[in-house]
Amino acid sequence: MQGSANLNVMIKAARKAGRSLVKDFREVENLQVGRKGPGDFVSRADRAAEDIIREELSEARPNYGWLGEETGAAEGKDPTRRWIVDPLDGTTNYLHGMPHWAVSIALEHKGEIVSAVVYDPAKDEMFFAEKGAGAWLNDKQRLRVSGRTAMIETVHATGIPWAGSKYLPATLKDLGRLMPVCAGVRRWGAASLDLAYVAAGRFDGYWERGLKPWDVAAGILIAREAGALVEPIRDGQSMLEDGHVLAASSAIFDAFAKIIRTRD
Ligand code: LIP
Repeated sequence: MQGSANLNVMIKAARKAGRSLVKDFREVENLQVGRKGPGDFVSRADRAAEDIIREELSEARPNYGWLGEETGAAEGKDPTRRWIVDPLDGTTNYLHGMPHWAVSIALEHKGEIVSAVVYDPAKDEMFFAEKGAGAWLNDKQRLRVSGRTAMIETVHATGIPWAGSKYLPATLKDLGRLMPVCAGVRRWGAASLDLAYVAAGRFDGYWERGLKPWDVAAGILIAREAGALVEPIRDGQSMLEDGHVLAASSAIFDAFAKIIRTRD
C-alpha cells in the first residue's frame, strides 16, 4: 500500500521512537528487581520517545499543531492540522516488563482523524490507515474485522479501571452482563492496540471509559477503515473529548452495544 507523504513521515517517526523504547525496555527488565523500581526511568523513556516523535514530525511539518501525552498542546501556524501522539501507550505494561505497548500517532485535519499509525515495536507490528484508503498491517496485509456472528464465539477487550476510579462500578456491571454470553474478555492495557486488534479481527469488540485523546485517536481510524463500527458509549459523547469508546465488527455491533449500553 503506497501511503501519503504524511503517513510515511508518521511511520518513520514511530519506528525511530520504537527503537529508543526497545533499547530502554531492556533496561526496565533489569531495574524491575530494584526496590525503587523503574518508575522514573520509564517516565524518562516515555518523554524521550515523545521528543523523538515531535522532532521528526515538526521537522517535516513545521506548521502543524501538536497534542502529546507528555508535552501537552501547542497551536500550529496551520490551525486546521494537528498531531495527536501517545509515545508509549501501555505504560503500565512497559513498567512491568510486559511486551505489549505501542507508539500511537494520529493526524487530525479540521477535527477529523485522516491518518493513523499504531506501532508495536516488541512484535514489530505496524498498523496504519488513511481515511478512505483502508487499514493495513506491515504494508502487506489488508486489515478486516472478524466475521463472527455468534456472540458466544466472540472475544472482547476492555480496560478495567483501577481501585478508586469512578468508572469501576460500571465496568464491573458490563463484565457481569457480557462474560456469560461470549467466549472471553481480555484486559491487555493498551487502548491503541485493542482498537488495532479489532481492526485485525483478533478482537470482536472493545470498550473502555475515561481514555485520553492520544490513547484512541489513531486506533479509531484504523478500526473504522477495517470495517468496525466505532461510537461513543452514550449518545452525545465525544470519543476524543470524553474518552468513552465502543468498537466492534459490524456483524455483532448491535448485540455488543446493547449489552454495554444497558443502564442498570
Ligand atoms: C492506557 C490505555 C489503557 C487504559 C490504561 C491507560 P497509557 O494508556 O491505553 O487502555 O486501560 O488505564 O490509560 O496511560 O498507557 O498511555
